[in-house]
Amino acid sequence: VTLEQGLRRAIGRKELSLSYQPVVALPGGKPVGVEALLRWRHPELGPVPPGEFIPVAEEIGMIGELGRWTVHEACHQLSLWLAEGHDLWLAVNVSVRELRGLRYAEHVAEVLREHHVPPRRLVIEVTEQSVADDIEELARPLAALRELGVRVALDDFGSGYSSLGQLWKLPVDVIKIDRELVAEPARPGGEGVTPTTAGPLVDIVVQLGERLGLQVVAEGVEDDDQRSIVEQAGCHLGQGYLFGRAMPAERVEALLAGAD
Ligand code: G
Ligand code: G
Ligand code: MN
Ligand code: NA
Repeated sequence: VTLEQGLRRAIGRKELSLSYQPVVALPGGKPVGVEALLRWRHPELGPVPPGEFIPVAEEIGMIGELGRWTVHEACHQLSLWLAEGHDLWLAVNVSVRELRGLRYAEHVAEVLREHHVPPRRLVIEVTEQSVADDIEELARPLAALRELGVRVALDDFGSGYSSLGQLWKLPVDVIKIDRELVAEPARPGGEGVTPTTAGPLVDIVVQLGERLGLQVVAEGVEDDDQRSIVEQAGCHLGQGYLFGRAMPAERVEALLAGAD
């Protein structure tokens, strides 16, 4: 069977699920949010990573359906956590194909109402690269989400080729520093080259965020050295294996209960 055939049946057969990766406040490490990450367990192939099936869903025109399932499931889960009294927000990744679809924001508004989720609790993530290709067209659907009170995050920031001059016009609330910048080692010295300590790019993005009044999340924080680079840069939010991998909803529940 092809991925395409399998994908068409995946929702009906309940093969999709969401995993949630914590986002923590820094310093301190208290979980304050989660990013929902889509998982597909194929009956024969086992787990298929989103990097493989999302492009297929886009090609076969299924990304809208997949995205609607994801927002619905994520907001349902969020409403349960909020009802338990946990104070957290939730981020969902969207493909720009979904944003281009008519009335994306209207659909999100409906789902929020249905689950009684305050719009500020939801973050919609778009990658820097995908938006950069089409800033003129995407500014409007992104603005429509923000008018609802939903926050918009620019994912993988610093990994694309977009110009800062273009990007800063985008209506976003949050920037997520790409993990390549967070993992950036010290730059060695050489002939005519001054060595640096680690972290100058993280510093710069955090300062940019402050100047623009945006929240900044450092992604891919894997060890204590990276954590201290991020904290010394003044970044107040972190995500990465050091704080927790993507996990099923029940494990998030335990994490939140332990943090209160
Ligand atoms: O979780 P993982 O590292 O496998 O995710 C790989 C990529 O798939 C990430 O870039 C992530 O943003 C993307 N992704 C995960 N879940 C979703 C989703 O629900 N929708 C979309 N469009 N992309 C997703
Ligand atoms: O592109 P996006 O940021 O949405 O991708 C999220 C993906 O990044 C998830 O699949 C997750 O598994 C992965 N990820 C999360 N934390 C880390 C980390 O600390 N290191 C690495 N290498 N990957 C991470
Ligand atoms: Mn993301
Ligand atoms: Na990212």
